[in-house]
Amino acid sequence: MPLSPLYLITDPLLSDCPDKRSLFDVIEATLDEGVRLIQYREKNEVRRQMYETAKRLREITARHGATLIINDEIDLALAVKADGVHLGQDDFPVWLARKILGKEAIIGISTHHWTEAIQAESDGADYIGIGPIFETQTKRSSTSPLGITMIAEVRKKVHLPIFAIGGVCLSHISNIMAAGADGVAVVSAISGDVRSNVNQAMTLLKKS
Ligand code: TZP
Ligand code: MG
Repeated sequence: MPLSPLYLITDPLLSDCPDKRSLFDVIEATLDEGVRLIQYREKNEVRRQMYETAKRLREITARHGATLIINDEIDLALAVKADGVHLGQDDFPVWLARKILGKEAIIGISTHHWTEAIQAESDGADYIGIGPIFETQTKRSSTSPLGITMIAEVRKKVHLPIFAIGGVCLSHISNIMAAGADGVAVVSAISGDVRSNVNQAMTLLKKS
């Protein structure tokens, strides 16, 4: 099944609002509005709590027929029967993640240049993230923003689904898709009025 073009990544920013809504409420709302691809990304929590959160996200996403990807943690993906993992350049190699999770698992790789994208494809990844495309406050990165031109470069060189990530706003979506991306992986673009933002993002993606 092809990966849905709107890829939502969890972040504390999503539940940062006056009514202190929970991450689960936010995710449920985005799923109601049609999001079908969620990544659980957590950098500041103990693993026991991560397990509890991931388990609940698995229940919620399964109810909506949505795909759940776990950032970094292969054992957590296995434990909660997630659909796959998203790995960085310094995480376990694709072959090892594949060995642990099996051939049906979705394995995504973060890339920052077309050379890494080519490598990810030859390693057997199922999709790549390419970024940061723009400046972002959500993740500290040692890589300068790549710009949309890098998406076009990568598109020429790999067949894998490409998700543009990092500082992607609703207003960038059309140009990103025109450059050859298959989707956008976002946090801040959806935060705030999540229902409205998801709707707008999906409309823009459908037009692209
Ligand atoms: N990886 C590269 S940039 C980023 C991640 C997880 C953060 C994306 O968040 P935002 O708010 O869409 O820039
Ligand atoms: Mg990582």
